[in-house]
Amino acid sequence: PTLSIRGVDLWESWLSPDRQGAMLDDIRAIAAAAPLFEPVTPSGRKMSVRMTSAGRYGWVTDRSGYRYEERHPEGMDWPPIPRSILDVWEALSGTDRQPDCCLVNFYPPGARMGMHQDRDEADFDQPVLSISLGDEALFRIGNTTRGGKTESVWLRSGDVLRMGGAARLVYHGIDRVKDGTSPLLKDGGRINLTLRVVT
Ligand code: MD3
Ligand code: FE
Repeated sequence: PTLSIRGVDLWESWLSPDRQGAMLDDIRAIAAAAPLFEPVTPSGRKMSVRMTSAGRYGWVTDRSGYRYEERHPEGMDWPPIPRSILDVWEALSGTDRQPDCCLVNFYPPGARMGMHQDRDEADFDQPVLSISLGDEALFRIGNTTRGGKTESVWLRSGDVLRMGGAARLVYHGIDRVKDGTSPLLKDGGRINLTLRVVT
């Protein structure tokens, strides 16, 4: 990694612009097969990100709660995880297991994600890998319990993060996305891909 903070490893500019463009084409194909939807939290608040998934499982949230599902809310199967994305997992995850969920988060300009833990998976010994595309985002990392001191780092298009070991259960979020900081998405915004072993 080019940077490690609180056990989270960051590889800056790991994906070349060509590979980012190829991955973007693959993400558009995912969204064509399994449309982005507007997630609602269990408390009934609309999230500002739009989501879909690839892989055996997709992560969904609605009034019934947060969970993994084998189908999109509209009923279709999730498309397979593209090779361009699996290549990143195989290079950087450090595990023999394959990911069974690739969550696609689209941040329109102005979207954010509040501090939370990722704890809907069965095995916290398996790492989580996150790929950033598009506009720069201010990522905040805290502790394994809510509150306390936090640290922030800007994530840029082509960066890859790995959360393993003790870092797997830290609170984290996206405070803001900075408009016009990447040429990758014509209409601006940011895409984050999060790869996980669910079962
Ligand atoms: C630290 N996504 O989808 S990526 C999420 O940019 C999520 O869309 C944010 O948090 C995003 O759950 C942050 C960085 C990230 C992803 C997963 C983590 C950091 C993490 C899991 C454990 C610890
Ligand atoms: Fe998360």
